[in-house]
Amino acid sequence: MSTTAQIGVTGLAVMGRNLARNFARNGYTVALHNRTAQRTHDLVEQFGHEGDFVATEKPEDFVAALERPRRLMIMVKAGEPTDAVIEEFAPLLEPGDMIIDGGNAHFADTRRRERTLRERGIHFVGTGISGGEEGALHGPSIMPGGSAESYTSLGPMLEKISAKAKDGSPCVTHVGPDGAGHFVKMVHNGIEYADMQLIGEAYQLLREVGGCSPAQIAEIFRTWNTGRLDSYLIEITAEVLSHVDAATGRPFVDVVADQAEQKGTGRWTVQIALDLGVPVSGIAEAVFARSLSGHADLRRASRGLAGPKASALTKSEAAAFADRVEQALYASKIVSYTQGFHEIAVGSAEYGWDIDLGAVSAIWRAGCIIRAAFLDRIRAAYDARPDLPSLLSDDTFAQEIAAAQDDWREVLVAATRQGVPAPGFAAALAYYDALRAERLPAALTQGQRDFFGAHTYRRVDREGSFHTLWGGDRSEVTA
Ligand code: NBP
Repeated sequence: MSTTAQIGVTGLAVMGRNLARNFARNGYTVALHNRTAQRTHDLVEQFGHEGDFVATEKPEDFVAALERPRRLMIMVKAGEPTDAVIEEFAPLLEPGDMIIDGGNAHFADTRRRERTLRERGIHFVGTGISGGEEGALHGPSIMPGGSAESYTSLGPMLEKISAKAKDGSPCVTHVGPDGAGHFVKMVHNGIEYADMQLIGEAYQLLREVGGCSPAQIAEIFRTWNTGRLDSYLIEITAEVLSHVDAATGRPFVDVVADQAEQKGTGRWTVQIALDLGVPVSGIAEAVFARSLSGHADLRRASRGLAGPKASALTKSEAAAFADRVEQALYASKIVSYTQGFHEIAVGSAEYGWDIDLGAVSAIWRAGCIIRAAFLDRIRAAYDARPDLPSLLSDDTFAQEIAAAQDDWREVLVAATRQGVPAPGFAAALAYYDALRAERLPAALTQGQRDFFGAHTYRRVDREGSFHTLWGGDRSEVTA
């Protein structure tokens, strides 16, 4: 076996196969391995002409085919399979070699694996990859963690196979040490959930309040896609809404069961945000909305509950309503990205990753599911002020929200009046209003906590912690 391959990919289901082809199409020799050898042979048979592949069956042969330091990429199902594959290959590697996990691993698992392998001198590069199977083949957005040393060796290859932004820059950056890449990929997916939920709410409002058909809404989305909402998700929404079911002749969206599924990264984003104390209410509403949709029995049992008396909009009101929904969608989108970037900033501080938020927004501009013109603007905001406390502190975004807010509020009034749920829009607006509030009812919460549990409180006019003797003469004591 000649040691000629610059990279090896084990796990050749849809993602691994396409990434292997992407490396080969970019001129790299790629060693191939899969638990079930048939997948390896199928790849070579179907796509062998695309580049140089070294097909292997035994782990020893796979490792022997790799040039040193070895770059071994794992593309298997996240969780136990990843640990099983690491255990299989790590004993065959040498100090300085790299294991790259491109699966959707939980960042805490990545931290654990990185620590264990570091002790054996092996670089473990937990790498978030977004873009689905098309992205894997034609250029994904890539979020590698791991050591800076491993990026020196691996980075140029990832840059070559990654998506390129409009200005030509590759959509990959060394996000930070150990689990930073998978953490950022997790938040990317959380933001993706929020984006999809907000788009879903816009669709539902246009349909039920605006009285538009799916085909008309598809046209509205197409128009929006030429403006500031220009993004992959808006683009595919128009495609899905204009699609007609061949079997029934009905709009496709009307024949699909309305129960959204999830694989877990959105839920992780919220779970970790709870642990870190970061309010990602928009992302949480998106995860909950998917859960609610799946409770078919509960929904059936609740269908008879009373709703408001709805009155339809006139034609001219409906046209104006579409413009308002665009404002609400855009403003809510700014809020979900604000929340997502806040989670990354807090995670980065907690784990000592020193993540460059501007660089993260730059690598999401192409290749990934949330790619959007909008991300250029986020990058510009962080470039102008790397210590920006929040995207809402950026003058441009603040001005845009200020201009959108009346319509945003009107849309929520209409939604509430007509009984159409819009939890993403509402959560985003509540977050915005809470942040700008002079006083929050948290003061009352602190009073209650002190009353029933002597939890103490701080005062606005003096330093220190205090307790009121609620059961006594209600005098205040220093805690
Ligand atoms: P799957 O997640 O469906 O995993 C299938 C692969 O895992 C096959 O190669 C299978 O081998 C292998 N595998 C399993 Br399952 N258990 C194994 C074990 N114990 N030992 C060795 N190999 C094992 O593949 P995928 O959809 O291509 O995704 C790969 C990774 O990329 C996942 O972590 C996924 O979350 C992530 N990802 C997916 C997407 C996407 O759009 N699909 C996007 C971004 C990231 P076999 O052939 O022998 O059964």
